[in-house]
Amino acid sequence: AAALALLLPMSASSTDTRARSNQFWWPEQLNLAPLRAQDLRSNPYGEEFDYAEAFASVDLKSLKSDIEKTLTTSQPWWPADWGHYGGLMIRMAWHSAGTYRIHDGRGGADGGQQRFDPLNSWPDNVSLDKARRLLWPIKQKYGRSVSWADLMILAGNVSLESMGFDTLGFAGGRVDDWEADRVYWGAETQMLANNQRYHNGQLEKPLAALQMGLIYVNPEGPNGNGDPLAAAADMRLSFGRMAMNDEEIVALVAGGHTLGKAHGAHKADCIGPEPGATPVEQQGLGWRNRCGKGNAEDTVTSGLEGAWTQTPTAWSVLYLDNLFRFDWEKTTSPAGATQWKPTDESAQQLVPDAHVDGKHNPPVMFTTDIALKQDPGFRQIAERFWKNPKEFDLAFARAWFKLTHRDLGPRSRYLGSEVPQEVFAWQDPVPDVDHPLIDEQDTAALKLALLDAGLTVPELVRTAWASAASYRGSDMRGGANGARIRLAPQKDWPANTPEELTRVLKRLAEIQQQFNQSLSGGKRVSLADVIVLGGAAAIEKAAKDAGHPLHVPFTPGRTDAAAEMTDPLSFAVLEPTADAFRNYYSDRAYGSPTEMLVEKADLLTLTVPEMTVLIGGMRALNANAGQSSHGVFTDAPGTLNRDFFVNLLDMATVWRPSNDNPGLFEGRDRESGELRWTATPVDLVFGSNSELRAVSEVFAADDGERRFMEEFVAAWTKVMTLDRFDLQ
Ligand code: HEB
Repeated sequence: AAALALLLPMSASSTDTRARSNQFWWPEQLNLAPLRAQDLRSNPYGEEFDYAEAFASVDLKSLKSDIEKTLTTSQPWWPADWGHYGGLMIRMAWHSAGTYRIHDGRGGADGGQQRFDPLNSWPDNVSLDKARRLLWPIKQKYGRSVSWADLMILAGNVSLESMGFDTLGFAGGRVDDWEADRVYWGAETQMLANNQRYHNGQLEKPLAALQMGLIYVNPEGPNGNGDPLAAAADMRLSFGRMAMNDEEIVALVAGGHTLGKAHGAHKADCIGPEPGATPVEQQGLGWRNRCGKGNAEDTVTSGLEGAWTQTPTAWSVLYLDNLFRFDWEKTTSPAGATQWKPTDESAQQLVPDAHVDGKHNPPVMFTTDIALKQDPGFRQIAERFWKNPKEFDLAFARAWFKLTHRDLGPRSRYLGSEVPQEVFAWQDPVPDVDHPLIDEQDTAALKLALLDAGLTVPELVRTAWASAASYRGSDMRGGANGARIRLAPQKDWPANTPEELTRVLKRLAEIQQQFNQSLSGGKRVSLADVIVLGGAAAIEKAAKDAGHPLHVPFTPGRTDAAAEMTDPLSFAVLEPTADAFRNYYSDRAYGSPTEMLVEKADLLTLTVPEMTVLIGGMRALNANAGQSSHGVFTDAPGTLNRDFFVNLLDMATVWRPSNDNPGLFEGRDRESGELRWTATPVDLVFGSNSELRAVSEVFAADDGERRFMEEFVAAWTKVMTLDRFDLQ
C-alpha cells in the first residue's frame, strides 16, 4: 500500500473529497474541456439574448454622464485619490484589454474576464476589485444592456475624457462570458514565479506576460532587478505580443502614467488574501488591508508608491517633462519596492498628496518608466513626444483605441454612436458590398461552372477550408471574407500547400471573371464567395458520388480586400502551425498534434461532435495538406462518407508506431499483417480517447450515416460563415 501511495500525484490527500477530473489522474490525457465550454447554457440571459439589440437601447451620452458622476463621487469605503477615480479606472480598463496576446488571440477585454478568477485574483490586478464594485450601481441600472466588458473599457474612456483627454471614441459590442475562460496562462504553480516561461531564451508561445499573475512586465524590471535597459527589452517582447510597436509602447506607458498614482504605503504583510481566497463574509473583496485606515493614504496595491506628475487628475505632458527634466535615482517605497525619485531638491515637494491636506511628495518613476529614457529607441520617440505634445496626444489616442478595441473583431461588430470614422489596418478591414449580389439561380449556375473547371473535389475543399479556417473566435480575426488567402502571407503558408493553392486560385479567379461578365443588373460575385462556393459545390458532388445527394447552404456577400489594407506582419500570427483538420503539423506548433487539434477546434468555436464529424468528413474528402493519405481510411477518397469512423473502430486492424516514420502509425490487418492504413496521432486519438471514441461510435454505427452527413454539412457551413457577422 505504501508503494501504491507514492504513485499518487503529489496533491492527492485522503481527506480531499472533491470529485477529481481524469486530468488529475492522467495528466497526459487529451483535455476536451475547452470545447465543452462552447455550450451557451451557462448564460443567465438565455441563448436567445441579443446583446447588440440590447445595447442599441442605451443612450450612450447619459450612460457616460452616469459614469462621470461616479468617478468624482468619493465613497468612504474606498476614498478616491484627489477625489477622482479616473486613474484607478484607466488601470482597470488597461488590465482588462492588456491580457490580449497575438499568438492565439486570447485574453483581452471581450468577455469581461477580469470579473472571474484567475484574473480577478492575479497579483497584478490588486484593488481592481474595488474599481468594479464602484461601477456596480451603473451596471445595476443598465442591466443586460451594458456588458461588464463594455463598461470596463468605457469607464477608462470616460476617465480620460473627464481628465481632459480627447479619445478617438468608443465601440461597444463586447459580450460577457459567464465562466472563466480556459486560457493557458502559463505552467507555473506559483504566482509571480521568476524565469519559468523561457525555453532556449525564448518566451514560451502563446504567452505574452513575463510572469504568472502579471498583465505584462514587472515594473521593477525583469524579476525585480531594477535594470531599465533589461526592462526595455521585456517591454518590447511583451507589448510586441500585444501587437504594439515601439511608438505605441512609449505612447501607452507615458500616457497611462500621466494620470493616477501607485499605492505602497505599507509593507505587503498588511494585506490579506486575494479575492479568490477570501472567506464568504468578505463577499469577494480581496486584499484587505489591516494597516492604518486600510485605504486612502494607507492603501497598498502594487507596493510602489507615488504619482508621476504634479497634476495626476489632469491630462498633460508632465510625465515626459519630469522624465527628461530631472535626473532619477533608485530608491525604495515604504513597502520596500524599487522605484526612482528625482535627485533635484526642488522636485521633492512637487506632487500634492492624494489624501493628506498640505502634504507634498516627489514625483516617481518605475524602472519600466526609466526604460523610456534609457533605451535609445524608446528615448528618441519619447523626446519627440515631449517636444511635440500634439503628436503625443494623437499617438496615445490611437494606441489606446487599438489597445481597447483590438480583440473586438471587425468593424462590423462595433456598436454605438461613438465609433470613429477612421478605418485602421489592424481592424483587418474588408470593403463594403457596393453592388447587387448573385441570386439562387446564379449560384446554381456558378456551382456548375466550378465543378466543370478541371479542379478536383479535394482541391476545392482544401482551398475553401484554408480560406475560412484561418478564423479564430478568440479575437474574431481571419476567415474567408476578404479573400486574403490570395495575399501574402497566407498564400505562402506551408499548411496551404502553396503551389496547389496558387493554381487553384488562378483558376477560380478566371471563373469568377467569366461569370461576372455573364451577369446582368450590376450583379457581381467576389473571389471570397467563389472560394467558399467551390467548397460547397465540391461537397455536394462528393456526397452525390457516395450515393447521398445533399444541399450545402451558401450565402453570398463576402468582398475581396486589397493588399494595401493587409499588414503581412499582423496576419503572420494567424498562420496555422498545425491544422488537424487537414492533418497538418509543423514543429513550430505550440502544442502536440492532438493538443493542437483541440486548440484549432476551440479557436473555430467547435463542439466535440462538430470537431469529430469534421475530421472524419475531411479525411474521406481526401483534404489533407500536401495530399498525404494519413487518416484517409476509405477506398473511395474524395467522396463524403463515414468510413473514417467505421475503419478506425474496426477490430480487424491493429495499430503500431511506424518504424520508418517516427510520429506516424501503421494499421495492419490483424491476420494477414497486410498494411491497410497510415495515421497521425490526431487520427488515432478518435479511437483511443474514451470520450472521442464515444462520439466516433455514433457515426460508425449502422444508423449513423444520416447523422454523419447532416452534421458534417452543418459543421462545415458553420466554419465557412464564422466571420459573417453581417448575417447574425
Ligand atoms: Fe501602469 C498604475 C505598472 C503600463 C496606466 N502601473 C500602475 C502601477 C503599476 C503599474 C505598478 C501602480 C498600481 C498601484 O495602484 O499601486 N504600468 C505598469 C507597468 C506597465 C504599465 C509595468 C508596462 C510597462 N499603465 C501602463 C499602461 C497604462 C497604464 C500601458 C495605460 C495606458 N498605470 C496606469 C494608470 C495607473 C497605473 C492610470 C494609476 C492607477 C491609479 O491611479 O490607481
